[in-house]
Amino acid sequence: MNAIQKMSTSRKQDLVYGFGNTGLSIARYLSRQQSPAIYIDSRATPPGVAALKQIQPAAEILVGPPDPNVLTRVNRIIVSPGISDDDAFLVAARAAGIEIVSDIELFVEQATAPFVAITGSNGKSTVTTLLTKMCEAAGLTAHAGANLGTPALDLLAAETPDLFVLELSSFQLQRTRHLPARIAVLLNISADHLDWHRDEAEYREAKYRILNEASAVVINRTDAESRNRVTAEQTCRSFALNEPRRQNYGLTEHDGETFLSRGDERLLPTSKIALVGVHNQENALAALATGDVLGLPMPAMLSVLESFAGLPHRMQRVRRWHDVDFINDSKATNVAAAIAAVSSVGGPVVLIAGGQGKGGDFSAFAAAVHDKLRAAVLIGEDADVIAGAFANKTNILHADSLGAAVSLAAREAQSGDTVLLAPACASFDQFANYMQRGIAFCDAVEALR
Ligand code: UMA
Ligand code: ADP
Repeated sequence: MNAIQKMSTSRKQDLVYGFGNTGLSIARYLSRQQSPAIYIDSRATPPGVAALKQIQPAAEILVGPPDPNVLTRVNRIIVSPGISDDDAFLVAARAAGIEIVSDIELFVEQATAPFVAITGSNGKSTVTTLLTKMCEAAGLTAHAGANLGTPALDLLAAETPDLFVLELSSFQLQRTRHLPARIAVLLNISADHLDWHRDEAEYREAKYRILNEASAVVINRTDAESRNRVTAEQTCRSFALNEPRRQNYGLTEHDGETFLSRGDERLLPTSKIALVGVHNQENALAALATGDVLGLPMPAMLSVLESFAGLPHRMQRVRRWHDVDFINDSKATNVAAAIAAVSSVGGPVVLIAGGQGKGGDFSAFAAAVHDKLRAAVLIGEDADVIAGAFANKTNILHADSLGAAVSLAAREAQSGDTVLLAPACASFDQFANYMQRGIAFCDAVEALR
């Protein structure tokens, strides 16, 4: 059936809501399927219009606050993850009984290879990358994407791999009904995205959904709720920093040295992991547990842990200048991540933090890190909220821009200190995304004279 025939047999069409990276991947997917759709973005000047016109030259493209009247012509809405459920157009669509799905739902319908689904408040990208590299080291083809890098539907355009590895956000999970993952991995849950989700309970529930239909699960055994949700039919491996039992993963001590271990079998001294920080030992254990369920050979997996030093903008060492280390952890976009970042560096820290707070608990941040700080240099929309939490706990400075923050931090730092960008916030008030923020930090650090 060609596109015109399809149109004439069904009066109603799909509506694609959002022209960001996800929206464009949906457009490419529907173009491959020869499926017509209406394309809407609520922003007056959305970024993807030119690209969308190239992919779908004949499509109806509407920008600006959507008119609910269009819903009478719509069968289903494929919505981008950044648009929250309380968006007025989505509220009207739900009231009209129109199906609302994520791109992940379409991916699941079409994927012909098994997939591993990975979520958590922090560590998703690192574990997704570790697992993908472990598969490759074992001779499998594995394509990684979704919230990380390549949008999920674009993964379907390439040759089918042995395995897909999907990093999934709470936004994507909330709108995905069927997710029959070969393995679901739930790394950790701490408060995040409270500017999108109705409350923390809804955010947590979205994360736990990942476990529902999976054949096997990898869970953090310190999270009781994850343990409760595992069914008798599911193969289960757990990981955590404490001592593991039987075939599960954790840390053990031997002769004054700490080892990544499976049960009482010592696998690798933590000193040999290329990634820095205790949080990355946890990520390494999660990746090993997942690879184990897949049957990957241990030597291949351990070789990845010994060589992979991390993705950009995650504890990325930028420069040593006048005996001060400058570290870019721009991806620390919530409080738990920023705590992990500060905890993983020794010695006094000059912290650069701030941006859009997403409802995070900054008093918990201050309580966890203040005794390690020489100073906190604050930027962005929620600088005053963070300053309130750190008041009387450390020396607080304010800067109008990240460049100015780097100059101030460099002036405050003393020999042996670390200047750490760990914002605990989203970047969107001042940057296009966390990557642009990280690049701006690196540029400012390189420019120090
Ligand atoms: N927007 C509108 N109106 C629209 C469409 C979008 O206002 O009609 C706004 C959204 O509210 C949001 C921004 O535009 O502020 C971008 O939203 P989007 O859904 O179009 O984003 P994409 O470009 O499609 O990118 C999304 C993920 N972003 C979000 O979920 C916010 C990307 O993850 C992901 O890589 C990409 O899909 C491909 O799957 C980024 C992210 O920040 C890295 N994710 C969050 C995180 O990791 O914490 C969840
Ligand atoms: P995500 O994709 O979930 O954002 P990343 O692997 O990109 O996770 O890591 C983002 C940041 O989160 C890191 O820079 C670090 O500050 C922090 N982080 C990573 N792994 C963990 C973890 N297991 N626990 C707590 N914080 C973590």
